[in-house]
Amino acid sequence: MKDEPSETRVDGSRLWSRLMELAQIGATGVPGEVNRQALSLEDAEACALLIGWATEAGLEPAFDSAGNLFLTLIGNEPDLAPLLCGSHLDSQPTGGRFDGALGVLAALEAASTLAGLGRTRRSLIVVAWSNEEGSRFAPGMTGSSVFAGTRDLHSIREQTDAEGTNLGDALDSFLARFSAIEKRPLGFPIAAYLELHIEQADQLEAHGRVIGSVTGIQGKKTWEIGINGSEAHAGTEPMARRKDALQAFARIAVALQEAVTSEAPEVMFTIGHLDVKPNAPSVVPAQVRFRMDLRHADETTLNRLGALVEQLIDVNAPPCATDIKRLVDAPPNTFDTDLRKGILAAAERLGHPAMELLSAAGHDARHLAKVTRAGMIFVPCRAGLSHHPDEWIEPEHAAAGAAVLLEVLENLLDEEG
Ligand code: HGY
Ligand code: MN
Ligand code: MN
Repeated sequence: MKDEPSETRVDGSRLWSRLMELAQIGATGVPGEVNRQALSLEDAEACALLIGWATEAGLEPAFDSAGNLFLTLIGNEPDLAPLLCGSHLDSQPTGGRFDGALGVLAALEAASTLAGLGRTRRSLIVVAWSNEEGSRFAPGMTGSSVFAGTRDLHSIREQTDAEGTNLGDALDSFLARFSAIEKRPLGFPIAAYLELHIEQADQLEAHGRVIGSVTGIQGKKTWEIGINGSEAHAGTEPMARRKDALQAFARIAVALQEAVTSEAPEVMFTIGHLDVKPNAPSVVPAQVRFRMDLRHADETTLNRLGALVEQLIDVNAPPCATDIKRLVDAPPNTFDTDLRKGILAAAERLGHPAMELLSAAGHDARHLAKVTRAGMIFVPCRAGLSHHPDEWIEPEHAAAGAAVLLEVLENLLDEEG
């Protein structure tokens, strides 16, 4: 199976045309922009498209009760723990064509190539994780975290979207569309997990490299916070008597930004979601709800900053009250050293300049790394732009990433044990 390099065996043009076809599902009309929310009709259409391609290649589809889609290339020794390889199909509301999609379609490309070369020893399972992005149902990574046992299905089913739909109901209607597809139990032993992803930053581009062997993912904390004041007439309520939730939010937002960036300049701090009630121009705002995203590569610094932001919220909120809900508390992780070396060796064998780097963005692999050997491969992303319609990768880099993925998978598929 290994006589010719993986490069010549993956079908780069098939991969690219499938990326472009998938990008039509959820296309908003803004050039390059995709809005494919978790468990939406678009998400279901994307899964259906993937199932069609996979069954053509002889892979067997199945869903689990968290909405994860598995496409299995059955090996000669199906009792051996399988390899798992994939990413996610959901996108941010103004997302691009490659975030998540590349990892799923490259995994399908590798499996389809292997299917055409004869049976593998272990089974290879392509996976599309449910709700990685968390833009509709926060926090994200519900599919991979439930698979890995780091969250339970019951609690994620209670998450609600902006319209008040809970994830459980959306999941039931989503899965009902695939009633003919096999259902498999939640979680199963795997021999290793691999994920190809666009870098979503500009290190590879800046260093002229094509392949990134990811050392780990920086730590991340997210919160949902409510600031609770009281509405009043904008023309009559004396300023000194107001409990203006939006003014309190403004004080908090400025104080936190200044504090975290002066404490740790390489911190990533974002307030990306904001709701104001009643959001009427002549009413003093009664409530603000917002979500906060804090990231850092060093665990001690991240914990220190996390405590600082909660303290500053308490200091700046009065005379309003607050409610603080911690959503994600994920320390930095490191990926399997042998897989990292295997990715670099495969890149070298295939003649692609490579480097090791940390992932600033979060990925499902964070959860898989808690239950198995996990590794990630990056390809360059133009100007580091992602979660944006102008997200772009070169077709030859997509093919190179898929070829390296195939090479690493083949080594794992044949390994003993
Ligand atoms: O938030 C993240 O880092 C991921 O792209 N969802
Ligand atoms: Mn992603
Ligand atoms: Mn993303």
